Formats: sequence, structure tokens, C-alpha cells
Amino acid sequence: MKVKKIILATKNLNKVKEFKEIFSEYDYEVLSLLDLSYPFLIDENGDSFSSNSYIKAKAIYDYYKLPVIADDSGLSVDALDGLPGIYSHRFSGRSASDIDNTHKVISMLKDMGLTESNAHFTCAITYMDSEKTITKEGYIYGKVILAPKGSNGFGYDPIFYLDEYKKTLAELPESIKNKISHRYNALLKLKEVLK
Ligand code: ITT
Repeated sequence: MKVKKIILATKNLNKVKEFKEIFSEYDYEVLSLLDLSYPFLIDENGDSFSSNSYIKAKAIYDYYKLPVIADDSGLSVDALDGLPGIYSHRFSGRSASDIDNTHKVISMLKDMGLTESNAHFTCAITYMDSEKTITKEGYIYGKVILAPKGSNGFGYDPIFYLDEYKKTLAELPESIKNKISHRYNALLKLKEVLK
């Protein structure tokens, strides 16, 4: 029986699935904000992925007093000077869908006369409990293309192309994404420090 509880400070079902799979080897019962009725909106007003992950972790830790993992993540496109970056979730407006956001990136690159651009995903993860607060960042590098491909994953995965696989992240099985992703790499670094 899993006795230790940890809260994932997210309402994003896709992130919950990815974290739960990555966490399956650990002896934790993983709860997310989809299981708990956290009553407040968290204002992610930091100026970096790391500061936003800290803001989320602190809000949730202060309320539940249980170990928390919070992440903030997003896509940075070189030709767009790092945008959408920390605005990835709301790039096309507060209630924008993943498809709206993806199309905004595509149309900005098209307007610049480009057919692709180098890009990377960042994931900052903050772990917080009664004794420690640790933040680590992980990355995955590839390029953004103009024609979305694949239906796995979420967010900008259909336009994030990896030369080594000749596929977008959305064309890769989730079991592979979860061993190479920015989220996995950030969790690996965290694990090194926590053990
Ligand atoms: P929470 O704040 O509840 O965790 P969120 O979706 O708002 O959920 P973020 O603020 O971290 O999460 O925004 C991340 C956005 O970046 C997400 O909505 C996607 O558009 C994009 N993104 C992050 N990780 C991604 C991934 O693995 N694949 C594709 N897009 C990703």
C-alpha cells in the first residue's frame, strides 16, 4: 500500500497522466488538483518558469501542508525571441485552446516567411515540504514546424519535431515522450537531489 501522499499542483489532465506515469516507480499516492477541491485561483504572475512553479507550490503547500510538486512549462521558439515562453498556456488569449495557441505560433512563423525554427520546451518543477524547497529545470530541444502531425500528448506537441526520431512529439508513443521530455528531465534532476 502506498502510504505517502504527494500533491501535483496542476489541473491539467495531460500533465497529471504524464507525472503519474513518471511517478509510478515511487512509493507515493499521487493526488492532483483534479482530485482535491482547492478553492482559490493561483495567480501565476512570476517572470520565469521557475518563479511560477514556486508560486504554485507555495500556494498549495500553505493550504494542504502536504508535500507538493508544481510545474510550470512551455515552449520557447528561437525565431520568436523565446515566445510563447511563460505565456504558452494563454498565448492566444485567456480561454485559448491548445489548437488556437499552436496556430498562433504557426501563423507568426509564416508571417516571417519561415518554414521552421529551432525551439525548446522548458519545465520548471518545485518540490516543497515542511523542510525543503527545491526547484529544478529540464529541457527538450527540437524544432517547430508549420504542419501539425500526430495526436498523442497535448499542447504544442503536434508541431514540435525531433530530427533524431523524424517525428513530432505527438507522433511518438507517450512511453517514449515520457523518457525524453522536459518534464521527465526536470524530475530526474529533482530525484538526484531528493534521494
Ligand atoms: P496548470 O497551471 O494547472 O499546471 P497549465 O496547462 O496552465 O496547467 P502551464 O501554466 O505550465 O500549465 O502551461 C503550460 C502550457 O505549455 C500548456 O498548456 C501547453 O500549451 C504548453 N506545454 C507544456 N508542456 C507541454 C508538453 O509536454 N507538450 C506540449 N505543450 C506543452
